[in-house]
Amino acid sequence: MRFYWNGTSPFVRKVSVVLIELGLWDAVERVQTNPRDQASGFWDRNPLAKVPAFELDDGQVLFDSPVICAWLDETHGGGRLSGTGERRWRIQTLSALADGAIEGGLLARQETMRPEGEQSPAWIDKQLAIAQRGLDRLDASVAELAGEPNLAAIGAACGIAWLGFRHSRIDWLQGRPRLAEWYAGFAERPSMTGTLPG
Ligand SMILES: N[C@@H](CCC(=O)N[C@@H](CS)C(=O)NCC(=O)O)C(=O)O
Repeated sequence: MRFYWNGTSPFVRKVSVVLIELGLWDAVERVQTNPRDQASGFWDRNPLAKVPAFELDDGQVLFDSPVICAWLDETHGGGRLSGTGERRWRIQTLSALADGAIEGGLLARQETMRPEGEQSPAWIDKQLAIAQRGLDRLDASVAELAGEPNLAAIGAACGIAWLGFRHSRIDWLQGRPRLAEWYAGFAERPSMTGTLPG
């Protein structure tokens, strides 16, 4: 199995955390990838030009992160990160929520990287507000993140960490004491301390 990754993407980090939680870290070949580099051939693997992507031994390529995480958990984890019955859909919804909060932060950051005169402050505010509302909902749903790790908890933790990393002027956990307390504990897991961005 080949894992197309880089060291700063929060979506990549989700997959890395899942690999460690499932004891698969050493079973994959990691390929450092610049998703913008067409010449590397990466676009043949993922035409969307985004990491993470995951190549199976038969050559099939999986993307994007929710698909890769679900595949890893189902085929190698016995589904223990995904939940069963009704809980499965809650975990998927909260995972999507965490991904959406990250996406808001990502779009805001991309806007700030455009030439100053071309940036839209209203667009940046809108995207950051999406991320904030996402964290509000995660704060209200913290009971479903607690306990044994699940895919929503992994997404939430990677999202909180990345928002703090890329939007460090905002205190993302301020006013969210339940989420802050839960995150402080989760961030100490070896799967998190072993995958710090950089
Ligand atoms: N929905 C995708 C999002 C992946 C994504 O946005 N990856 C970013 C890095 S965080 C990327 O590769 N962007 C392409 C670029 O930087 O040009 C997933 O969950 O895997």
